[in-house]
Amino acid sequence: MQFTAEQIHQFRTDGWLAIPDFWSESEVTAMRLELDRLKADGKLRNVATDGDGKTHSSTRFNLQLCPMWPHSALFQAMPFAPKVAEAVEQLIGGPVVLHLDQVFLKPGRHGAGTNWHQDNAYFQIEDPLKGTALWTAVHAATEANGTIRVIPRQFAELLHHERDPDSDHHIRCWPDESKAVSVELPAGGVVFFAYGTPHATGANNTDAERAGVALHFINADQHGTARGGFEPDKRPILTGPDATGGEKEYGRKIAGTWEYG
Ligand SMILES: O=C(O)CCC(=O)C(=O)O
Repeated sequence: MQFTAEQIHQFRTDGWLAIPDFWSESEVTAMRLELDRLKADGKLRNVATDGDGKTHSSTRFNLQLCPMWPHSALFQAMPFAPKVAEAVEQLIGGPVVLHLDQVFLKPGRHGAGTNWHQDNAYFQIEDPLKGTALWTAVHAATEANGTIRVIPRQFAELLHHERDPDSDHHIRCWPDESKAVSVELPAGGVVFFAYGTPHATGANNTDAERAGVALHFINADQHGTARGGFEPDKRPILTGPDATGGEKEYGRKIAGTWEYG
């Protein structure tokens, strides 16, 4: 996994970078099967509300599981896929630390978006380019099914955020949407976006469900001050001399398990 100088430049200048063929077909199939299992087990929770930030909607569904790793060996292993840390380290520098994992699933016709926000409004790292999301399109993500939108070149300034009335716990901001880029991706495609980059997803107006899995990473030099995410001793160090393949944080070696299914 080697980015070109132009790709790294795009991330550092625009605050985001899309890679349409990051995960293989079999990796995507495994993610979908595991999401089906988590859904059937009732692990995903509707966080969409009826405009008051409290009353859960019975018509619009933004199904979230955060964190994923305690519920799924597969999603616990996903950030340990070697290409993940290789890619992230080129964008934010190393050592790379896993900060958070989560999924948002939008059922067909009734799927609700996640309003505009900057992850750094939650995480508050000093340098908003030293943290990135890796957002995976588990199903093809299109404008019709509410794919992710980003605002380029807007990462340096933290915008004003308020409680999001359409969610039971999120906050939101109001960037200039005329500058938004809609990132359409095939299944298995990803977008990296810096912690400072405003982003949002939309309603799913198609018949088929759409899910996005978001992994969040920080450079180890932001680890001491980064808020939110996993408890500091449960944030796996993925690269560098202190990386133990998950042994230190989870009590068993996770590295190597993604490749062997
Ligand atoms: O997939 C979504 O609806 C939102 C994802 C997101 O906002 C995030 O991962 O920070």
